[in-house]
Amino acid sequence: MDFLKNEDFEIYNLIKKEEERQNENIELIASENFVSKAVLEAQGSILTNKYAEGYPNKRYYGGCEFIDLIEDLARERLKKLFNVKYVNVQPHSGSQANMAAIRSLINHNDKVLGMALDAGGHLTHGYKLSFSGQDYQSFSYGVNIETGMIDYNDVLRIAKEVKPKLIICGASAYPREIDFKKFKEIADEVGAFLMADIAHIAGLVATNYHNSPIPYCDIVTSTTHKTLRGPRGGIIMTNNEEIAKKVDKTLFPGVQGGPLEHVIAAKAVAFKEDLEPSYKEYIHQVILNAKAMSNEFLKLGYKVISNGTDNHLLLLDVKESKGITGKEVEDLLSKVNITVNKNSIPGDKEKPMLTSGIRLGSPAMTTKGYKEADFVKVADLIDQAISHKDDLNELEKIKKEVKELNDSVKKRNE
Ligand code: DSN
Repeated sequence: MDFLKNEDFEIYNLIKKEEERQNENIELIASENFVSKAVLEAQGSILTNKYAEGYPNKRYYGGCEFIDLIEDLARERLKKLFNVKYVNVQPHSGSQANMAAIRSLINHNDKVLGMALDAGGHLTHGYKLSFSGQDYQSFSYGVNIETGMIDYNDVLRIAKEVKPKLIICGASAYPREIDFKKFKEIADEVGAFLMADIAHIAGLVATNYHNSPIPYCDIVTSTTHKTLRGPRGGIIMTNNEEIAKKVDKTLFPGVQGGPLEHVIAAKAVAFKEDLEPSYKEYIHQVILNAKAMSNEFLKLGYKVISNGTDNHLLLLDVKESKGITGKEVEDLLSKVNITVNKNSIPGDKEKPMLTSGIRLGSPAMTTKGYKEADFVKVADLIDQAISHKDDLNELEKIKKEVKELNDSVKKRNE
């Protein structure tokens, strides 16, 4: 980064500091990951200079001959990854992918039924402060408070009452496998379109560790930077040609302007990586690691929502387990260089800025080479920090142990 260093030392310096933070911390945010150097190079490339409104071979600008080939490669690789017929790789983010997907299926003011935010859903699945809760009449289903799991009979009951035009499944904080076939049966029973947002579990779906929504849904959306380990961005997929045409028009010019072709190139690089056998091994390890961490917390006496996990994340009820809020735990752990996020849990009585829970994910540290025993150690360190939350000396010792663990994994992988 010599050019940046000379030209803008302030930004250079802050990037270096963030790099250091990412290297030193144990990153457990379930929606984050570390991309490869190849993905970074593609995203940081001269492709950012090019305007390419439109789609390959149908652009509003000249000079798109190489851009077209790049976007086509991204599309073909994505189709192969999810075994799907039509894709759009241009969404700048998951939220914009969802906006275009919903707009392609239903009209303003139609009824949408999505998973409630406090049950693990996403803002764009109908939350009142999002376009999805403002442009549409939005309704929600939750999870069974006792089991922490989706109760499909209850979803059906609500769907029959609401009669939505669209049902959205998929979540941001749900630790169990989602039964997309059951959602399709519910959607069919009430005559609704079905959309799945697999932003969190996309990597598990692509590698067949989780059932795929593609055969059951009218549209499937995802981000590319979570378990897929690509650049920040979104994608839209469908097997229906008519819907695919609508999606393309709705995204551009309906929602977005010029696509970020440097990001699309980086998406293509990530999809190539995701098609490699080593990626399947990585996702397997992600699942084993989340299970190991979850089992350790259960052993330590914590309330783990749904009593475990099938995927890459788990939710801890720290309020019931230890009498402190998710925000307090998030702040406390940042003092020992462990990064987590506070998270509402099903039936949470705390405000969203405080919460009763924290969400922990394994994708990022699995990329760094962490195995099951390392994640057991991480759970122990989190428990020790919570148990000694007011003891600065102990917290200092725990911070040192975090560094030792990180250094030992780095050494092992050299
Ligand atoms: N904010 C993302 C997450 O952390 O799950 C979802 O958009």
